[in-house]
Amino acid sequence: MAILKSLSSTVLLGVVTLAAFRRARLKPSPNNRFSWITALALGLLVKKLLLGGRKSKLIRDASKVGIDEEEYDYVIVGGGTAGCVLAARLSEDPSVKALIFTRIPAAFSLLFHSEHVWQFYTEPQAGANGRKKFWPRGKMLGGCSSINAQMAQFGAPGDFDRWGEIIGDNAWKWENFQNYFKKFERYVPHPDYPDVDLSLKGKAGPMRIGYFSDVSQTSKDFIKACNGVGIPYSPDFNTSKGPLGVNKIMTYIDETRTRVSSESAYFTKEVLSRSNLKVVVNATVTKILTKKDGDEIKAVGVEFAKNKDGPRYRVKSKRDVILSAGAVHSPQILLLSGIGPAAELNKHNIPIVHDLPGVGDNLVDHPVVDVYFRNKNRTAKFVKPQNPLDAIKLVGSLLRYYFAQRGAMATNFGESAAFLRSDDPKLFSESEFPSKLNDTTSGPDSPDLEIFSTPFAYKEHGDFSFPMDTFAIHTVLLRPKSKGTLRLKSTDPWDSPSMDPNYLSEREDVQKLVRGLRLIFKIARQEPLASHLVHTDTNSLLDHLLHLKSDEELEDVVRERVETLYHPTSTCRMAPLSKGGVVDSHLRVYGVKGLRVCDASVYSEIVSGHTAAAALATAEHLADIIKKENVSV
Ligand SMILES: Cc1cc2nc3c(=O)[nH]c(=O)nc-3n(C[C@H](O)[C@H](O)[C@H](O)COP(=O)(O)OP(=O)(O)OC[C@H]3O[C@@H](n4cnc5c(N)ncnc54)[C@H](O)[C@@H]3O)c2cc1C
Ligand SMILES: *[C@@H]1O[C@H](CO)[C@@H](O)[C@H](O)[C@H]1NC(C)=O
Ligand SMILES: *[C@@H]1O[C@H](CO)[C@@H](O)[C@H](O)[C@H]1NC(C)=O
Ligand SMILES: *[C@@H]1O[C@H](CO)[C@@H](O)[C@H](O)[C@H]1NC(C)=O
Ligand SMILES: CC(=O)N[C@H]1CO[C@H](CO)[C@@H](O)[C@@H]1O
Repeated sequence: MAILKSLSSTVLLGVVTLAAFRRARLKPSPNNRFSWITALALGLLVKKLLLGGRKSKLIRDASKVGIDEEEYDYVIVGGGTAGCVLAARLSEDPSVKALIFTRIPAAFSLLFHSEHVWQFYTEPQAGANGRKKFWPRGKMLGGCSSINAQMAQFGAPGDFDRWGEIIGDNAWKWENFQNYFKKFERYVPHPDYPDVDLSLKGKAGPMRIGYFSDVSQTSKDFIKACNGVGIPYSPDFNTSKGPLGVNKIMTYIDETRTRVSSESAYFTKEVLSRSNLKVVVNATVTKILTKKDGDEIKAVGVEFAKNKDGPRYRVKSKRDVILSAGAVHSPQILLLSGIGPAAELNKHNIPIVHDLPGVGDNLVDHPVVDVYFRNKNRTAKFVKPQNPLDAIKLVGSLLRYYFAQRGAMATNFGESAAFLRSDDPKLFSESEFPSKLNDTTSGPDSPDLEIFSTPFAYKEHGDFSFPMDTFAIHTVLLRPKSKGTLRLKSTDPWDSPSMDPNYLSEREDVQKLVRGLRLIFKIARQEPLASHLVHTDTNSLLDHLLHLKSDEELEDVVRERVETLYHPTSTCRMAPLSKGGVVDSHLRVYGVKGLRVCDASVYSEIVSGHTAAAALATAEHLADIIKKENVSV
């Protein structure tokens, strides 16, 4: 009986997942006769991911914490990448009472187009042929670290030296700040990668990192092809030498092939059972409560609600409200609370609590351009079975993941990556690329371009429906000059804000991406990668003829295809007030006592790599800053 019940709930979960896949155009079509098996396998997988235990300590009914305007030392807004770190670290001190809010509990991350992910779109992008671009953000615990591509790369040492320079505090410079990367990291060695220098890696942190994802043969040969065109092999992108070079990318995947998010790593059973920490899910913070006392403005708590039309509740903060709602929502919440540029607040009739011009400025994101090739061999297209054989393979890989946690499901899509400079004369000879482009890197050992491979092609963030076997190579601009803004569309906290990264408004950005494309064409024709790809295929869905285009034509291709790499940052920048900063070097909001921001929105400049690690390290750093403050009072 129990078995039957479990089986039926498993199939039900599977059917629901299938329906979600279908809505997201990630078909397997439920109309085909293999779908019941697929449903069973998906059900098993979703069950494992959703019901992984540990979840009973979460407070699901927000009204349970707001009733008497309870008081906490720290109220953290957003249980995302940075927020989970802060909550876990601050509650290590039993005398500190902390509360953290997030919108929903942990959720199954393959559901990219699901209700667990905000499906935002940018404003129309003039530099990208007027298109609005899809901007997903994770709502769940772990935030974007629960839906991201798990690529564990930290940026370049020069990035953090720039942060330290901009804010005038050596604690943020690489020399010192690197300790916080070590603090969150537990590098798990892999026998195939013996040349990683273990003395440089974190060993005791909560986030397991290593070379444990599976990589397709094509991506392995991509690395050799990169070597062939002059990009050196890098045993470890994260050393003081900087990330320049090519390798398989390390991932937030542990040795049992399981995703590591900041929630899974930091919200352990032990942490969740602390009586001084409350984790509230399914609650939306609608504004920060402030009090004016003479000339002083102080944050004193937050207002929150279960849903748009429901009652509003309040809690009080004794020391700090810490915004960790991410680069999109942290500035939105500040603006909704009357903290931001006066003109913007007036436009929406929001009473001005504090005129702070920098809020929502400096929005920077990494633009990416995809290039599609046909792969000679069958590739793992597990999300779209087209025939009985594929369906069986799909089920096989799901079951394999479920029982052995390996196989095609253990790929993280972004498999191999190269970090390089658009002014490297070995890659871009002066005769072929005569124009001199401005150097926007963070130092001589820092990159401004990344080129990475995925085992198959996709369009528009989840459409895998290419009718042939594919391989894709992508170029990312890591240090764009183009900057945009985050503003309000309305005063409704449930509305998305207006997001305008202003992609490619600087022509130099386009020119650098064209260099990235030229390099991709070279890599794709270099052995041993070349013989994987069918360069004679002229199908218009593919790019085997793209290299014949002129630079001007390629600029159009860049503008037509640009998409986000999901890395918006710097909307509440750590910088001097006179330079448009929002927070100081201790992440305190200028002009408002008891209010801090800690997430990707504070990056003084975008890092020249993947953005999750710096959010984790920033939160580790702030936790230490706060602990020191508490000792000295
Ligand atoms: C699809 C995708 C793939 C990515 N791939 C990678 C990758 O491979 N490697 C990498 O390094 N980086 C990757 N990134 C980027 C990286 O994940 C983010 O830069 C990083 O996680 C941001 O962390 P954060 O703490 O700033 O915000 P988030 O992790 O987004 O956390 C914000 C949290 O705040 C909560 N929140 C927001 N508003 C409210 C409110 N009003 N009330 C209550 N809670 C609220 C949200 O629910 C969320 O939990 C990816 C991002 C995405 C979206
Ligand atoms: C969240 O709250 C809403 C409204 O109270 C409720 O309908 C919904 O089921 C809750 N969701 C979760 C995941 O608890
Ligand atoms: C591609 O398929 C052929 C024929 O099945 C096989 O011999 C070859 O090893 C495969 N190559 C790769 C890289 O998988
Ligand atoms: C380099 O930057 C300067 C100042 O922003 C600008 O005037 C110049 O046009 C840029 N050079 C190129 C090649 O775009
Ligand atoms: C997280 C991590 O591995 N950080 C290391 C990167 O490399 C530098 C020095 O090369 C180390 O000091 C960091 O700890």
